Amino acid sequence: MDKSETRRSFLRSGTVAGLGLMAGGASVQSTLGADGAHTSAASADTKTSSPNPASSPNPDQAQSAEGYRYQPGPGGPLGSAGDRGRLIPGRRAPDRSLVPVQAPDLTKLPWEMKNGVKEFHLRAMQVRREFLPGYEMVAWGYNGSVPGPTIEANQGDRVRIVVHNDLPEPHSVHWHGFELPVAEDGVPGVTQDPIPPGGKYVYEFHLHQTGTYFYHSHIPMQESFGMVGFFIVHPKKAWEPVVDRDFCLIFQNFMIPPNQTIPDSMAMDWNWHTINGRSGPYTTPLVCRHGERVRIRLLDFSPMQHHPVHIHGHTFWLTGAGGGRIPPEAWVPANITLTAVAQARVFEFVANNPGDWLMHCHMVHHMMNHMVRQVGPRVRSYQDVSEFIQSPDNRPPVRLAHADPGFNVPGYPQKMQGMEMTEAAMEKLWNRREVQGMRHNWHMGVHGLMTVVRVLPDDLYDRVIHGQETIPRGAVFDEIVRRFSW
Ligand SMILES: [Cu+2]
Repeated sequence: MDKSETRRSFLRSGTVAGLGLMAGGASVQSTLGADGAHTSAASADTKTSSPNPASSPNPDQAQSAEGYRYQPGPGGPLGSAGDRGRLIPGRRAPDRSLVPVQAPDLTKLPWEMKNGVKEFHLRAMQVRREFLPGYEMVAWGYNGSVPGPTIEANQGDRVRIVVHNDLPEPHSVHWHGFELPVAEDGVPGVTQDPIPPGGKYVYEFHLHQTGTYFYHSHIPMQESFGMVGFFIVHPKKAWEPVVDRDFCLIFQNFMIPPNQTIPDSMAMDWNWHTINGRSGPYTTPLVCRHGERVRIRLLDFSPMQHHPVHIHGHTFWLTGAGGGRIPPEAWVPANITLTAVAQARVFEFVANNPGDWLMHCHMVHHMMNHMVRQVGPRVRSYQDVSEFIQSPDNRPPVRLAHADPGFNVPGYPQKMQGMEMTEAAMEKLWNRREVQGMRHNWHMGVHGLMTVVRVLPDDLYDRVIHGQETIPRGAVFDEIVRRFSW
C-alpha cells in the first residue's frame, strides 16, 4: 500500500475511530490492521474523552479561527484575528488568565513578604551542573544552579534582593532592562563598590515594567562562566489573548575541552551548548496540550554567539522583545527568530499540530555537542585499534591508502561519531515523564541547543504527564501519527 492509499483509508477509518472516542472513551481500534503500520499500544487505553478532533485533520477546515485551534491551516484572512492563530486565546478559563512561567530544568527563587516588599536571597557561587548524564561541569551561578533560579514577580511589586557573594572574588548583580534608581543598577565602580567575597549587598526597587528581563553578573569573565537568571515581571492583568503555557529558555555556550570539567571563559569557540543548563537530549521537552496557546520566552546569554531559534510544524507570532510586549499590529509571523547576545525574544503560537516537534538553534555548530577535532586512527572505521588501546606507544599510523570507497568523496566522513550513551545515561534520559512514549531513538536527533515541543491530545497528555506507568517507546508518537495525518 503506498502512502497516499494509506492516508485515504486512514481518513475513512478515522471517522470510525473518532466516533469510538466520542462514545465514552471506548478503546480506539485502528482499522489500519491491513498493513499494521499504524497499530499502536497507546490506542489500547484511551480512557478520557477529549475535546480535540480525534481524526481526519484537514487544513481546508482551518479557514476559521475555531478550526485553527485543532489543526493547521490559514485560520482566516490575512490580518484577521484568526490569521495563523494570531489572536486566538488559550483554552484556560478567562478568570484564571495569569499563568506562572515554567523554566524546564530550573527552579524558582523563593521570596518572603516583609512589610509589603518581596524579599529574595540570591547567592553567587560555584556550581556543579550535569550538562548531560555523566558530564558534571563546574561553572558559576546562583543558589546551586547555572543558570540561576528564575525570579518571578508582578507589575507594581517592590522587590528587595539580597545578594550574598560566596565567590572567592568580587561580584555585583545587574538587573538587565529595568528602569530603576541608579544606585540599584549593579555595575561595579560606576554605581557601587563590588561586593567583596563573603559580603552582601541589598538591592531594592519598584517594578513598573512588564516582560522578560534577567539578572547577571556585571563582570564579563563571570558572565561567560554562566552567571545569569531570568527575571520575569507579569502584568497586573494577563496580556490578551491569554496563554495556557509560558515557557522560559536560556541559551548558553561554553568551551570545555575533552576530559575537562571547567569552561575556558576566554575561548572564541564553543563546544558545549546548554538550554537552561542542559545540553540536548538532556533538555527536558516542553509538553503542551493540543489546542493550547503557548508562549515561549528566549534569552541568549552566550558569550559571543547568536542563536536563530527555529520551531518545527508551527508558525508563531513574535510578540515581545527585551523591552516588553509588542502591540499586536506589529507582531511578525515566523518560524525562526534570531536572538542575539543578551537579547530576549518572545513568541506565541497555537499548538494545533500534534506531535514531537524539534525546537532548536539553526547554527549547525550549535546543533552538536562536545565536539572534538578527531585526527586519530578511530576516524578510519576499518582500522583495528586494539593494539593502540593497550599501549598508546603503539599508535597505528593513519594510512592514506584505504579500502572504503566513501573516502573518494571529498569531506567524508561528516557524521557525528562518539555520541554513544551508557546504560546509565539512557536511563536518565528516559526516566522523565516528559519523554514517555517518544520514538525509541529520538535522542539521536537532539543535540546541543535543541529541545522538543510535544503537542499532545488530552488523553495522551494525561497519560504522559500524570500517568505512573512507563509508556512503551514510540507508543505515543505512533498513536499521534495514526490519528493526525492528512
Ligand atoms: Cu546558536
